[in-house]
Amino acid sequence: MQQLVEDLMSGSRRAAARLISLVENDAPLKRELLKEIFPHTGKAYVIGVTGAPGSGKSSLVDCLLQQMRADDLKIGVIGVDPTSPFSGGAILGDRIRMQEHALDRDIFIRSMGTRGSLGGLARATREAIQVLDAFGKDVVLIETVGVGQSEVDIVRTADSTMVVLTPAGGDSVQTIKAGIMEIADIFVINKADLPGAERTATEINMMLDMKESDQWRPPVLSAVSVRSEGIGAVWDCLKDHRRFMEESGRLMEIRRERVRRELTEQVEYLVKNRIWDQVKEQIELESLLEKIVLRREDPYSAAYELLEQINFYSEG
Ligand SMILES: Nc1nc2c(ncn2[C@@H]2O[C@H](COP(=O)(O)OP(=O)(O)OP(=O)(O)O)[C@@H](O)[C@H]2O)c(=O)[nH]1
Ligand SMILES: [Mg+2]
Repeated sequence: MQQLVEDLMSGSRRAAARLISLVENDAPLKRELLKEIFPHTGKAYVIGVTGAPGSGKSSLVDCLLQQMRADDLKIGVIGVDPTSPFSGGAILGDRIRMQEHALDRDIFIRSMGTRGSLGGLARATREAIQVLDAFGKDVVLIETVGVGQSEVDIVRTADSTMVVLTPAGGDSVQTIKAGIMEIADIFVINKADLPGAERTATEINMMLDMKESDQWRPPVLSAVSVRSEGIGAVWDCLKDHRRFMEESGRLMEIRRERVRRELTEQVEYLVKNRIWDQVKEQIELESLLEKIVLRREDPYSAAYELLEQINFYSEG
């Protein structure tokens, strides 16, 4: 493992791929490994890209990669599909130009699907970002399909979040979930070659106007990814947002918040496992459950008693 980490630092793509698989599969080595790479992280800027299925996220990411390479940045791309249990499927493999990028040594592309829980996916995504950060990527792009809470959890890992919309006929804006309004730093109306793009932009701007003003008002841009139109402006906007995050102190703030969340999560995880190990060792859980099912005991008191019995909790 030491060797793997060393290989990662010296730029081995194979090592990066292996390490991401290890974290994705929750390998026993994982904790040691993350500890090992941690001192080498904290440099990558993380950009989240989310939006409805088929809105053109991959096409847009593809275009952005060209812009970023022109700025001589090293980039990692992680495609996360919370709807798919498979990794490697949904996202980028099908995009031919993306495959061209895959030959570029300074671009590393990887897909991930749900293995186990969605919470697990958010965690695995975070850990994969750490690997790519240590690998020396300047920017890590996360593409995730917008399907509810899962993508909100995933983009919480991003320093800047871009929401991709399409001009829809009818009640387009009603379909934008409240959560999405909250997480967007930049809106991109992709497929602006289709009718209704302008109206969609107006509607979003109106929604933004109703929100109380923040230091950063999310800009609403239009793009046609299939023709590489409007991409320069999107990239400029992302750079503006990054500058804002850095100069206003917001970046430090959200990164601190993230560390707090991760630490809390980790402690809860360890405590929970520890307690359940002891409970399983010391307590006949099945008969207790049976009692509750038969209404001879209530679950509220049972929980207290259980913790008292393993000497975790001592109060009446
Ligand atoms: N007309 C038009 N079609 C576009 C545009 N951008 C992407 N598309 C098409 O929309 C379809 C979906 O594009 P993707 O980039 O795969 O969309 P996605 O959001 O990554 O899709 P998922 O990852 O499956 O959610 C493809 O057929 C694209 O060719 C655009 O600007 N205009
Ligand atoms: Mg995609």
